[in-house]
Amino acid sequence: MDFHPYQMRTEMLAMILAGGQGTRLGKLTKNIAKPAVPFGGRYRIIDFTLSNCINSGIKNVGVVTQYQPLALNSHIGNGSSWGLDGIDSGVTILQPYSSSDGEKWFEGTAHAIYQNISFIDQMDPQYVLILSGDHIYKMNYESMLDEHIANNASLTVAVIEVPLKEASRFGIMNTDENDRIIEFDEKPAEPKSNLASMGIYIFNWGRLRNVLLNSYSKDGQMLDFGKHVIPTYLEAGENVYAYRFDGYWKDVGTIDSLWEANMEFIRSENDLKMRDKSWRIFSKNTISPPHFITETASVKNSLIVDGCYVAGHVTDSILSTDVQVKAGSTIEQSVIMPGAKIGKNVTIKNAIIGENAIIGDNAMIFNEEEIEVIGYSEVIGVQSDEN
Ligand code: ADQ
Ligand code: ADP
Repeated sequence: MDFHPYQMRTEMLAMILAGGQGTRLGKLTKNIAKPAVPFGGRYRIIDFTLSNCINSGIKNVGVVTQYQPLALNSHIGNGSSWGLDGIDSGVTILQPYSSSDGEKWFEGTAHAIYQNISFIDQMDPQYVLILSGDHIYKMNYESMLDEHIANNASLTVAVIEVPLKEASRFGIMNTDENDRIIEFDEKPAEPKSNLASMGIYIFNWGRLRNVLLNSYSKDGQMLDFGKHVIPTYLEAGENVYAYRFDGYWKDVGTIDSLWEANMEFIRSENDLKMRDKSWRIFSKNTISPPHFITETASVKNSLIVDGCYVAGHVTDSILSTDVQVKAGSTIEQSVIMPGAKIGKNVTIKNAIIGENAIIGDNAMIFNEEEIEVIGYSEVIGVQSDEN
C-alpha cells in the first residue's frame, strides 16, 4: 500500500467506512458505492462526513472502500475539494487487499479497521474516530472528543433518540444517569429503549488495537463494532459512554430515506442549515455553465443546479447538475440525479431518476404505492431530437 508523505503524529484520525454495497438502494448502487450516490443536487452522500471532519479540525482521514470504489476514488481525488491536501493533512483511500494468508474482503466494520492497522499505526493517533460514509448530518466531532476525554472513556458512542418503531434498525442502548452505557443490543427484535447508536465511535487507539490484535491472533471473532466490539468492551468493564446528538441526522441507506432526506433538503430553511457559512458542506465542483430556464418552463419550490436546461414544469423537486427537462414534461416531488435527460411530455412523480439515465418522450414514471426508481444510466424509451 502507498502512504502519503504527511505522516506525523495526529491526535485523532478519522476512518470513514465507505465499503457497503448498499443493497437496499437497489439500482442506484449497481455501479457505485453508497457513499458516492448523489445527494441534494450538487453533493454526494460522503461530502457531509468529509466536510464534518475538516470543520471539526480533523486533518487526517482514511476512507475504507470495498465495493465499486471507482466513482468514490474519482470524487475524492486528492482531497483538495475539502482542504484535505495540506502539508499536515490528507485523505487516503484504502482499498481491500489480499494479505499473505489470503484474506481479502473486509468481513465487517471492525475487521475493516483491523485490516488497516498498519495505516493507522503510521499516523500514530491517540484516538480513532470511526464514521460511516452514508449519513446526512452536520456534527462537531471535536465536542465529542472533549466529552470522551472529560469522561476518561475508552470508547464513546454517538447516540440519538429515534422513534421506537424504528429502533430495531439500530444498535440500542441503556445508560446510567451519567450517560455511561450499561446495556447494548445490536438491532434488537424487541428494543428496550429508543436511544440509538449512530455508528459513530471514538476509541482510544492503543486499547482498540490490542483488542483487535488479540482477537485475530486467536479466533478472530471481532468482526463488527455493534455485534462484537461494543459487547466485549462492556463485558470487560471498560468506560463506555454515550455522546448525545440532537441535530438533524439521517442514515440514507434505503430508497425511502434517501428520497425523504432529499425532500427535506429542498426547504431553504431546512434542519441542515445549508446557508450557515460557519459549517459549510464542500464538494467537488464539476464547473458546469449556469442553468437555463426557457419561457415555456415553470419552476416552483425546487432546487435547480448548474448546467440544467429546463423547458418543462418542475415542482417540489431537485434537478441535479446537468439535468435536461424538455418541453411539456412535468416533474413533481422527485430527485433527478446528475446528467439525467428527460424527454418531451414525460410525467415523473415521487421518483428518483439515477445519474445519466435517459427517459424517452411521453414516458410515465409514477407509482402510487412506492417511490419509483430509475437506475444509473438506465434508458427508458426514446427521445426525439427537438427540445
Ligand atoms: P449498519 O449501518 O447496519 O449499523 P453496517 O452495515 O455494519 O452497519 O455498516 C456501517 C457502515 O460501514 C456503512 O456505511 C457501511 O457501508 C460500511 N461498511 C460496512 N462494512 C464495511 C466494510 N467491511 N468495509 C468498509 N465499509 C464497511 C451501524 C451500527 C448500528 C448503528 C447504525 C447507525 O452497527 O449499531 O445503529 O450503524 O446507522
Ligand atoms: P445495506 O444498506 O443494504 O444494509 P450495507 O452497505 O450496509 O448494505 O452493506 C451490507 C453488508 O454487506 C455490509 O456489512 C458490507 O460489509 C457487506 N458488503 C457490501 N459489499 C460487499 C462486498 N463487495 N463483498 C463483501 N461484503 C460486502
